[in-house]
Amino acid sequence: MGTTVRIIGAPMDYGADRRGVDMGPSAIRYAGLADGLERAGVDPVDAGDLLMPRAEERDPDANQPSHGNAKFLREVEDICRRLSDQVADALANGEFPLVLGGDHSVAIGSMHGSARDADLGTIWFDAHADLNTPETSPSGNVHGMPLAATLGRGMFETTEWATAPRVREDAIAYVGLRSIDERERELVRESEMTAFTMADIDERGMTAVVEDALDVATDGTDGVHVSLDLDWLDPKTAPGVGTPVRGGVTYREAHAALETVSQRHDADGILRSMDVVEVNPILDEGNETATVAAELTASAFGKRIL
Ligand code: HAR
Ligand code: MN
Ligand code: MN
Ligand code: MN
Repeated sequence: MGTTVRIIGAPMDYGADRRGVDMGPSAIRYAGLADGLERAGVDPVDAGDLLMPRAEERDPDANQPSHGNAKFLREVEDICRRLSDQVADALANGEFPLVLGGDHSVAIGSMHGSARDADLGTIWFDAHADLNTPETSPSGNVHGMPLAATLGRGMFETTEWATAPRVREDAIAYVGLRSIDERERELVRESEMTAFTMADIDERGMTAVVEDALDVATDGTDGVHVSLDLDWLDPKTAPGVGTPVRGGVTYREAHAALETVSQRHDADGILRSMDVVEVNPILDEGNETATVAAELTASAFGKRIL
């Protein structure tokens, strides 16, 4: 019997400006996620979607003053608390938690759940650094802040997420960065994280970069969380995202990356949890982005060409 993968839908759209990412979980399922996972040799079980209130019924600015401009932070916290429980529960059952977003703020919950009983390394496949705090964010959108929330930076110091010390900052590796805000740049530079940008991929090739990222994420940790933001890919390949940035990774590079992760997992059993986020079906062309998301997830779990 292969690994059981628990699919947890988190149709969160509180963290982003563009509505539509709440349809991500259903679009990724429709694109054949479960079939792909079966072909990869794992057993998917679908836990359905977390329930969330409609954004229209909420006040984006109803935050504690201590949380600055972070929009819908209360809602994000409530959802991430429940998501963290689901992820921890899956792990306690010996299952692999696979979280479908939703915008990238869901990673706050999945990492919190995954790091309850383990020192966690992280690979962040993204065009963006997602390290803004409420003080530095130009938009107030929490999907640009999940790593800062998880690490308890700035105003996030007083939130419960700051008490997730087993997310190891020095074991976080970015892969594919190409859009960083001015004040965020300092935060990345001053952090203990390792950042591989698109320029590193151009220079050294995807496989070599991901091998290095895996070395960072596995050094002294108990397991690795993979966070896959679909805007990591070039918008020509993945047009259905809220914040596209040109010059992203190609379809083949993306597969090479996830296959490299999967090969290391086959050898050393490193993978612990994963999220697949930012698919926006309203902005997509023929569910292409969700299809790429499903295919890449199958690659991460071991699906091969031959
Ligand atoms: N850095 C910008 C901000 O904070 C945009 C980042 C959000 N986009 C994402 N995250 N999809 O990866 O608003
Ligand atoms: Mn992101
Ligand atoms: Mn992004
Ligand atoms: Mn906690």
